[in-house]
Amino acid sequence: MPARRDVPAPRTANDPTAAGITPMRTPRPKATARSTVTLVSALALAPAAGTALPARGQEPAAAKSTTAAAEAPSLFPKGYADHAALSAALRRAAEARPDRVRVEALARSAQGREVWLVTLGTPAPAGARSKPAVLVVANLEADHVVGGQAALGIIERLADPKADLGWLDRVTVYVVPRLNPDGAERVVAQAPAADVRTNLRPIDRDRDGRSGEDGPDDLDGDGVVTRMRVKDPKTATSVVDEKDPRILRKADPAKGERAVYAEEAEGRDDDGDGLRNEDPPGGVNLNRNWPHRWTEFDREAGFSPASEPEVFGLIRFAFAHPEIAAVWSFGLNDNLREEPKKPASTLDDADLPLFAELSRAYTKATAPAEQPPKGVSPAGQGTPAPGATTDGALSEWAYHQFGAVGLASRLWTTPEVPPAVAEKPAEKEASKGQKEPGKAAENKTASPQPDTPALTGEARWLAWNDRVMKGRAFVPFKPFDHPTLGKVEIGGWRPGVRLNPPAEQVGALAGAHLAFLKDLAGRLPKLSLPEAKAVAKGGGLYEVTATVANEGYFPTALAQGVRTGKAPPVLVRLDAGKAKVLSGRTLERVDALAGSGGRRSFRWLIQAPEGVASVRIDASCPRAGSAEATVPLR
Ligand SMILES: [Ca+2]
Ligand SMILES: [Ca+2]
Ligand SMILES: [Ca+2]
Repeated sequence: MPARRDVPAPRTANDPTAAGITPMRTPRPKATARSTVTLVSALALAPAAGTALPARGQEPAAAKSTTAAAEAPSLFPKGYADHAALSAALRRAAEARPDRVRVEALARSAQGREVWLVTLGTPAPAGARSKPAVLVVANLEADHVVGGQAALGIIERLADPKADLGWLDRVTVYVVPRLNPDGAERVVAQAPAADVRTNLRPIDRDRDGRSGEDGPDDLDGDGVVTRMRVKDPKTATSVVDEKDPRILRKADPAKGERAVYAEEAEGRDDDGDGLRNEDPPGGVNLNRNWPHRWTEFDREAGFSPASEPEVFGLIRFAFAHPEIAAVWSFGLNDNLREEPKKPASTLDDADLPLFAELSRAYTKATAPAEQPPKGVSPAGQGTPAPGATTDGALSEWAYHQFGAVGLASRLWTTPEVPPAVAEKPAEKEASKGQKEPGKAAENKTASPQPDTPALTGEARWLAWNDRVMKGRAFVPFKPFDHPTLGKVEIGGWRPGVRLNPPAEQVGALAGAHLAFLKDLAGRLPKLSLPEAKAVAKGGGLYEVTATVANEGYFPTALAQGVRTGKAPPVLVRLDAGKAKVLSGRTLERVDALAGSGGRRSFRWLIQAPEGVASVRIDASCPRAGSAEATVPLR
């Protein structure tokens, strides 16, 4: 079947995209603009501190150094690192602190990019047991680039020679800053700008023998794949909102409203099969490919659980590292902002209170330092991202299957929106000769007006676009002559701008999330031996007793960890040397020691020959560290 991009296909009522079914938001990869890659990486690699990449700077203050930056925030993806810039930044971090930062490739993507794994912390001395660890995984969804950028910010802060890293003596932090390098590269560095969530591994969605032959297009050539409004009474479902014509809302026939518009991704029938955008560049959403509640019959979830090399590589790594006690994903899901509660929560009853407390700690650690000024709508809380699901998500797998503390953070939701400034009457403006908006704001007639009622949803985002981003985040709808549909309108949100904040805000997000990471690390289970002694009973007989305790906040194994059999137990060993153990087992196993001082005592009776001066007791658990004691016999 020949592809007929230039020949209009017959209009058909069977067109699934016209019916409002937009199968994917991914674009065709026709213009993988390598030149853009070079440009962005050149920007990102610019040596001047904090100029080109303020988000990667060590101090959030770098972004405030110019008033221009404060007045006009960067528009995503400006300032975000592409693969080359990310790789270079990780190399620099490893060179700055070779004693604390190690970088290696965890897996290789379908397009051949490395999935980097960064190990933070002092390497365990040879022969020593491992320390408990936290695994942070970011940028699973291609378009959640803020996750990768914030993870990089955390790594850079920990690689700072001035950073206080005492807390890293007791824990290891593993960070995968960008699990999805192929998808993220498409979003950050390639043209035209388009919404992509997957890893772009080819899939033939319409089963015509070719993959990715008809995705959305940049029809009007403005460099952005946006949305199309089509006036078609056969397929229309929406009307223009009376308050703001940029918003489409569902027509309400009960109120006598007649639908006017259908909306779909900007595009045409590239292969002449009569359907528009029916086979976009494929790929799998790497936050839906994990083997827990994996979605069947959904190509975006992959052909099987862990089918993707990035996901499989990380699962293999996790099972090779039983010391990983907590897994924290930066992605579209969030289980920290909202305190988990039954019946919605799927956490075990015994584990739930721990996660609830963690949620409160997260809120505290990430709360803005200053309350927003009067009239400013504070940043949104816990609004789920469109299309986000916990089915097959990493954080769910980490808890339910891997048996670890599984956490998820979205980092940035809806931003703060300052109040509208009332327009001044034109004649007053002229008579006083005040032209600068800054002075106008001081005028009584131009005082900030809080929004009543408070802005929500699309209206709030549009207010942010108008008042903060100076209209740069939203492309106004403009008429366009479509090859097969006739007159349409093209416009809408620029890809990624509602998931990723201006780059200069990422530094503050990284700082706040590093604060919580430290808090979380301090809560990991921690074994101790508060008591270990031997009492002589005469004739070379000794009663040896020991108490093993968990000084950490979390139990050595969650209830779910015990259920799955994946959380390693605490092993308590008595090394009696040449002494004979008369009662008690030399290896004891404890499935779980409760947190906050949970303890278990052990007793042995031994017969020690002349000259044996001591025995050794040792407690260890990969997720809780180890403790040992030499007990003198006297
Ligand atoms: Ca196809
Ligand atoms: Ca366009
Ligand atoms: Ca087609």
